[in-house]
Amino acid sequence: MRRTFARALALAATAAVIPLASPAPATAGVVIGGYPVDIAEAPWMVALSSRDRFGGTRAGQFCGGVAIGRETVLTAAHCLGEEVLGAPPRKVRDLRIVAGRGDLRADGGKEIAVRDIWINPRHDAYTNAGDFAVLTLSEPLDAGSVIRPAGAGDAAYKPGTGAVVYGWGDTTGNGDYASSLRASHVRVLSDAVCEEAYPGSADGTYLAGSMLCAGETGGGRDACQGDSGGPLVAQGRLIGLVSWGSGCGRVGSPGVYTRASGVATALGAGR
Ligand code: 4AZ
Repeated sequence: MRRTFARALALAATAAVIPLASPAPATAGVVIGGYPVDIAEAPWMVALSSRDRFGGTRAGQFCGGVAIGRETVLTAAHCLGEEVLGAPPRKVRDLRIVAGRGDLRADGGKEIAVRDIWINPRHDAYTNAGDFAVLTLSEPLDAGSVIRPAGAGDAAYKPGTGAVVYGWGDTTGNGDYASSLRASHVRVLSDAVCEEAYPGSADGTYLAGSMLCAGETGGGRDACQGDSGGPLVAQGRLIGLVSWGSGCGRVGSPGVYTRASGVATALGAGR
């Protein structure tokens, strides 16, 4: 978690003071190795926003989120930590989600206030286990703007499955945040790959069962800082939330995601 924590802090500081000036090179992507996507193709993708904390240039975006119900958005627990927000989340008066807007400099879609915040009390900032939170919206999204989490045992979790990660995060690993939504193609990797990459260090510990390993064996395509909390989608279903990793797009350091089936189970059990 130490690295994620530091990166989140860096994001907060950068976004608050420095306009995100340098545009991403055309070859980079969100997400590293990605490409631009139309929000209409990812209507469940939302941005978490606080202009007070992160400035207005990119609508205050600081993390991703995904709608699994008309009033229910999932994100990463670490996105709502005091280290990221600079205050307990309930004190962030202008915490909103931005839906239906791909270009954060434009004003399409909707900004919706967050009515309730539930952060997984079992989130472990050291291993990064249980990295999810639920935001309840003050008004409902359109019925078509939700995606279903893949249940445990769904074929979409099988290693080798093609998946897509979405976000407005760093496109280069150097703090070049995207203004328009991007996506990157990755593959579900076996638990063994991440167990080997992350046996336990300051970055985190890979825990099969509640985490999901994804990336490309050769590196290159990955989520990065600012993408956290956003969706990893395979076969039309949500399989993960961007959580952590060592750097972005590095060979031998895949992306680690919160496994969506575990989230659904935890919520189904009354949280
Ligand atoms: C972060 O700092 C972060 N490459 C998110 C995702 C990844 C690494 C770091 C995965 O929020």
